[in-house]
Amino acid sequence: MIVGTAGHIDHGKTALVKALTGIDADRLKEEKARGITIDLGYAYSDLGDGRQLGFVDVPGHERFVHNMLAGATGIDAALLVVSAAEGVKPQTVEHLQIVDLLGLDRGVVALTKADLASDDQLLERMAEIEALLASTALAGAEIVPVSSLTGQGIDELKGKLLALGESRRAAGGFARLAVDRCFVLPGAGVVVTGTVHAGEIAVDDHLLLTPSGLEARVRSLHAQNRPAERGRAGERCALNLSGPRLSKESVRRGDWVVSAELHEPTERPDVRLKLLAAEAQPLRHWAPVHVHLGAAHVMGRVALLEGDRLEPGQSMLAQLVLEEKVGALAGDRIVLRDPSASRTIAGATVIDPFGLPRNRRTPRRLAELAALAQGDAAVLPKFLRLEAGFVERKRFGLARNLRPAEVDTLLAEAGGVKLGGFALLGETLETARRDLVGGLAAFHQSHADLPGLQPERLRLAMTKRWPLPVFRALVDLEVQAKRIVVDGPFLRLPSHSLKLGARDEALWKKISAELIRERFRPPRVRDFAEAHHVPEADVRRLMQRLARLGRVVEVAHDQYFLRPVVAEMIGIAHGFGRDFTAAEFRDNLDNGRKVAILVLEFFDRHGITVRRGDLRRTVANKLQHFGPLPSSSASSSPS
Ligand SMILES: Nc1nc2c(ncn2[C@@H]2O[C@H](COP(=O)(O)OP(=O)(O)O)[C@@H](O)[C@H]2O)c(=O)[nH]1
Ligand SMILES: [Mg+2]
Repeated sequence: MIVGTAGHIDHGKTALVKALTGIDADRLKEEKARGITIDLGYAYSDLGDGRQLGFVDVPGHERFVHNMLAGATGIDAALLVVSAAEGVKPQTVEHLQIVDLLGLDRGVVALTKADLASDDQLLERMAEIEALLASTALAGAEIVPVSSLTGQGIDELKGKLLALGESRRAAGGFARLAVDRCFVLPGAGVVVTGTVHAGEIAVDDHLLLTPSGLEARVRSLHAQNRPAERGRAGERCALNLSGPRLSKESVRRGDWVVSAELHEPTERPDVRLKLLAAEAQPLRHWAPVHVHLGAAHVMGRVALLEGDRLEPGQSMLAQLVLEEKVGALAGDRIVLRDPSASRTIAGATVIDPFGLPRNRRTPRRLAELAALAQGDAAVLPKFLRLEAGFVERKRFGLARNLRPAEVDTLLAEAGGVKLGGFALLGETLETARRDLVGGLAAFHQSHADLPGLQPERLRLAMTKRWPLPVFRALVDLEVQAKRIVVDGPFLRLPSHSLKLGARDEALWKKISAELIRERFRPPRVRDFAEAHHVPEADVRRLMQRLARLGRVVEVAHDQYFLRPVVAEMIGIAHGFGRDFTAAEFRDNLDNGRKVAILVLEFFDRHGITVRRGDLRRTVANKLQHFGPLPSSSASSSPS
């Protein structure tokens, strides 16, 4: 259990920590010289029976509230310190607000300097404090009069602190430690200290720093001030880290040391934000604020999502648009201070660490946030019934620090099924599958002469517009199940085959026979029309359709070659194995002398040949453009 002090300057916080642990937490020279705490101090007390209390001592001065915040994020319980001589003062109130905003509901109040006050005064102070606590999560907390000078009440206070119980931080999940100090230890290297917010960190673990992404290996560690093999959620740890680009300068207070799975910095968390009732003014959309999350402190703006202003005491969904990336997970508490950092104005809880840059206040998005604000077990049943209809499994787990197996369990309980990297309700998937297959069937019906639909056109033709990655996963599923077929660039139903219609089929039979017979000098559209007594336009339409199907190729206007014949002619050109002239090509084209020039011009247009003066050369990567070359010519290619 880690206890953090809170309270006004000079009320005896540091002296009390010393009375409880024997340790002077003021470690800086300047702190000694000025007699005030500036930065966080740490002290541990072993109770001899294996139990231990860890203390984070914070500065009380209003100028150092940002340091207080960096320490307060890692504590499990608050030790609110109020001087019996002075009573409640401004930083007593602000620190208590912060404790409340961080969601800390366990704590004890120490009424210090009891040696300076009469019994009546003590009673008066206690009543004053009770009234102050009443509207906070610490309402009803024990108040213990103590004196660090005489030792009065110190043991009783220790007992009350121990009675608060153990740390409740999540032992499961991936590891996450909020860095509140970083220094270099001669002979050891970079050391960071902080509270393990979740999971477990062990010697030799390979971790990442968020937001920088720097790699760090744990060379050794201390947990609660003692050498250890591992540090667990709720413990303060010092990690001796090594990594290729690691230095004192590359790690800052506010960074997180995390398992690789949790490294996903964000600069726009979506939150539920509550403006303190004590604020005099409403909070306006896009107001600049100081944002404190974990041990981090960055500047940002408040994008209100449900209106343009937020009244004191009210709460609203908001997006914090940060100037720098930070590590954040759902459920993390945030404290906001005013632009001049002179007072705490609001608190927030992260709902989705990964807010949207656009469309962040649409009704659709607000409904999603409402669903995401639920506890882990309640989210998916709600979320999967929303308009989007799906969840990205990895991101969902990441945002809530859940392991894949835990996500799977929640999914199963919610009636969800996996689809690639996504998950949907079973019935949603069924509907989507029917939509997909139905869309193809409808297309085949209206375009019997086409082989199928390009995927993107099918996606847009569906009743529900799925994002591309989800659509792809859906197609993969259906292809694997053989309910649809990938046919070149098209998707089609397995049952779909092209039908030309009886008349066209009969005509094509005759035409294809002639195309085979006269393969290097095929008749033109008009020739076919005259020979078979059909309107020229009908023949042209038929040939165009066959070209779309990949059976024939229009080499020159109205002059179609069978597709394999085009490949064969490419093979002939390539077979020279050197630059060649039009005359040489014509001589090798058997009876196709008349069309040889048209064919070469067709090759030039398609980049199959490159022409320089009278000479041409084939281009290697274009040879297969019209299908595989006949084997004899392909093998005779020059080296
Ligand atoms: N008489 C008396 N003086 C105290 C007591 N606790 C602290 N002090 C004095 O109050 C001053 C401020 O104490 P300190 O612990 O630095 O306060 P902090 O700013 O809250 O950390 C110091 O001069 C202490 O000696 C106490 O219980 N009784
Ligand atoms: Mg102090």
